[in-house]
Amino acid sequence: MLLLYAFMAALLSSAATAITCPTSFVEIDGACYSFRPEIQGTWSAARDFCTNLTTPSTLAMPKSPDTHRRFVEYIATYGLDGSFWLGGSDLEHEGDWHWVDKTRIDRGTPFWSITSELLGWSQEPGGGGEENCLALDETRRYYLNDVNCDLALHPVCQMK
Ligand SMILES: [Ca+2]
Repeated sequence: MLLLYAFMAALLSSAATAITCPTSFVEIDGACYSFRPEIQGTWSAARDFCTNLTTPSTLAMPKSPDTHRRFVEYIATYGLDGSFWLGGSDLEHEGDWHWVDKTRIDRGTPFWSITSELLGWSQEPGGGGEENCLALDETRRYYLNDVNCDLALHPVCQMK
């Protein structure tokens, strides 16, 4: 049984690393992502930027803690500056956070930033109707934060 498990694990990991991503994309956890620090715009402009790439893409959806951590490692490794837009929002229903593929965004730790306020610690998302778009926030050490959709941040695209 243990051998079978090891075999399956090897098979899965080799399948995950077999992906070849197109130019300007990088493979992280079996998917292809493109970090674009040279592009800056609103959340909807960033979403359109990804949609209009020659490689069909959406804004990135790093759904697992491992993928989130590898995003942060990538940003640190390449010394990228600034905050990045991710493919998530609560634009359709206030407080109801979804990825752009309509799946629900996990709340709480280890994804969302905590912040120290007058009455103690609180956790994002905390912007209510003013902050409806999902950012990988540089000022929060690249934890998730809900921010104003009109901020000028950089897109991270994910190949479809
Ligand atoms: Ca916020």
